[in-house]
Amino acid sequence: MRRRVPTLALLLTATLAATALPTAAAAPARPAPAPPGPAAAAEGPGTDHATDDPFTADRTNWFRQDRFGMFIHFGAYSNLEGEYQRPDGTVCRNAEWIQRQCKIPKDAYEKQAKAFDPAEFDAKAVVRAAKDAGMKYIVITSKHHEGYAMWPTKVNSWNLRDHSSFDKKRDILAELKKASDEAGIKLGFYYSIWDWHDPDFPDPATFPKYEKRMYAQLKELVDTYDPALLWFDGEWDTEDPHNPWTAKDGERLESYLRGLNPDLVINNRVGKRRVVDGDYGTPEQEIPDAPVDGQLWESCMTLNDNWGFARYDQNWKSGTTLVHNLLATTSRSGNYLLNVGPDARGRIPGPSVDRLKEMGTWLRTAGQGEAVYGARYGGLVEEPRWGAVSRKGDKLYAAVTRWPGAGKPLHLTARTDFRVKSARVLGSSQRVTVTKAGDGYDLTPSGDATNPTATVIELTVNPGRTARPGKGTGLKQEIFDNADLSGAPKITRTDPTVNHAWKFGGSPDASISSDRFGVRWTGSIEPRRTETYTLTTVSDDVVRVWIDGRLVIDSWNPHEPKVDKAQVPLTAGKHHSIRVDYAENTGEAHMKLLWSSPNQPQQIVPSTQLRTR
Ligand code: FHN
Repeated sequence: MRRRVPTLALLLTATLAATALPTAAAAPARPAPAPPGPAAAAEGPGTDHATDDPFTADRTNWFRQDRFGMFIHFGAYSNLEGEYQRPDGTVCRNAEWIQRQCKIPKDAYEKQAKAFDPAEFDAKAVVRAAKDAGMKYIVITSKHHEGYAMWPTKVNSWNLRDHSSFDKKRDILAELKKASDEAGIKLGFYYSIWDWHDPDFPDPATFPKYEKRMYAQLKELVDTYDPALLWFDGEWDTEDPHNPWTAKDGERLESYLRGLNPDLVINNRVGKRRVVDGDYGTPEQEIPDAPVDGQLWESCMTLNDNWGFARYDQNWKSGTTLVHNLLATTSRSGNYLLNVGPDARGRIPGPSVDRLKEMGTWLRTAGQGEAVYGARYGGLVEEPRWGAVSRKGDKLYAAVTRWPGAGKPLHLTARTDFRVKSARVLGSSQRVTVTKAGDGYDLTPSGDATNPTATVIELTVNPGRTARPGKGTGLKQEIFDNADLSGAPKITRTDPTVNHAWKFGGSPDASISSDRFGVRWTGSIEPRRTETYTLTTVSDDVVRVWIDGRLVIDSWNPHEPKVDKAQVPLTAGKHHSIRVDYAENTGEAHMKLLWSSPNQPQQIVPSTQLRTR
C-alpha cells in the first residue's frame, strides 16, 4: 500500500530552549557531535511526496486565480535606508544586503538595529495599498539573510521585539495578518534559509542546531499567523557564510511543513529552486517568454532597483511597464509578485504607492481586470507582437499595447481551430471587425485605443467540440525491483495518475527499495479534443514514452530532475496506446506525466483520461 506523506507528523527531537542572542564570538572549537537535527522525515520505501497536482488542486486554486501579489522587503536593514557611513566617513550603499556588501561589523550592525523603530508601520495602509493596486496576496519578509526576525520569536533575541526601539507591545506580522484577513487578502511569509547571524549556520557540524531553530521559527510562523504561503529564499550554494543547504534538506523541510499544514503553498526555493521543489518556480526580475513546463510559476520584481528601501533609488518603473509585465505573466499562466520596501519608519515610499494605484486604476477600469484575475495562457493563439492574450473560459482577452492605425488589423495566429463569435473593446462601443485571415484572424477596431497603457479586446470564442470526460481509472503499473525493468514485475496494479515524487528515500511500494527500481505504465490515453498535445515528463533518473507504438520521449541517460516534452497529435475520444518506462538508479526519484494543448491547460494527465488497456 502506497503511503502518502501529507499527514507526516515530524517531531523535533528536542523542545527548544530559547537561546540568548548569539554573541559575536568566533566559531566554536570543533564541537561535540551536534544534537540530532529535526527528526528525519518519516519516509522510506513506499513514501510518495506527491499529494496532489498543483495545477489543479483546491489547495493552490487561490494562487492560480489571484495572479498578482505584493512582495514586502522589510528588516533591520531598512533602518539604514540603503546607506552606511563607515567610520572613515565613506558611504557604502546597498539595501537588504547592506551588512554583507558594506562589511558592517556585527556589533555595529546590531547596534544600528537596536535603534530600529518602524513606529509608522501601518498594516491597514499597507493592505489598502495592495488592494488599491489590485493585488490579491501579500508576501512579507519574516526573516531575510540578516537573520533578524520581524516577529517576537522565542527562538532567539535577534528580532524586532527584543532588539529594536520599537513598541514591545506591537507585532507587525500579527497586525498585517489581521488587516489582510479583514481585506480578504492572502498573507504569506518570505523566510531566508541562509542566515548571516546565527553562529551555528556556517559549520556543517553545527548546522543541525541552526536547522532546529529554523524549524522552530517556521512552526511559530505557521502556528501563530496561519500563512497561506511560504516563500523560501537563500537556498543556493554560496560562501560567507558557507551555505550547506541541500536538496535533501529541502525535501525534509518541505515534508515537515506539509505535515504542519497540508494547505500551504510553498515555492521552489524550499529545496534547490528546481522543477521538483515546492509548488512553483520563482523567476526573479524576469518574465519567462512562455508558459513554464512542469510547474506553476511566479515572477518577482522590484518597483525600482532595490528590494529593501534605498532612499537614493528613484529608478521607478512606470505604471505602464508594470501593467504590461502583469499582462505578460498572466498570458503565460504565471503570477506577478511586485515588491515594495518600507523605509526606517515603516512607510511605503510614495512613488511605490503612486505606481501601484496606477495599476489598480487600469485593472478596475471597464472590467480590464478580467484579462488577469482567473485568466491564464491564451492557448488558442500565438502571442502577438502587439500585446498579450489571456484566456478565461470562452473569452480571449487581447490586451493591445500597440494600437493599430485607423483601419489597420491586429493579426492573431491560431494554434488550433476555433471560431470567434463576437468581439468588443472593453470601455468602448466601437465596432471590431473580425475576419479569417491566413493562419488565423484579423481584428480591426474602428476607433481609438481607450487608454495609453493597454486596450483590451474581448473575444467570445467557440473552441469547437470537447468530448465528455473519459471513464478511465488510470494506467496499468508494473513495478520492478531493478532498474532494467527485467524479469517479472514484483507488483502489478492500476495507477490513477503518473504523479510521483519518491525523492531520496521513497519508492512505489514499501516492498521496493528506494534505489534501483523500475516502473512501466501501459494502457491508453484519451484526449478530449482533437489537437496537438504537448506531453511533458518530469523525471529523475530516466524515462521513455511511446504513443501508439511510436517513441516520442527518449530520455534514458540518467539525469537530475529534468523536463522532457513531445508534441503528439491526438484524436478526441480515441484511446491512443501509451507506454511509459521509467527507472531510478540512485539518489532522487521523480516521475510525472503532464499534458497540455491549445484548449487544455497544463495538468497531470487525469485518471479519467487513462485506461489500463
Ligand atoms: O538575496 C535575495 C534578495 O535580497 C531578494 O530577497 C531576492 C528576492 O527574491 N531574493 C534573493 C536574491 O535572489
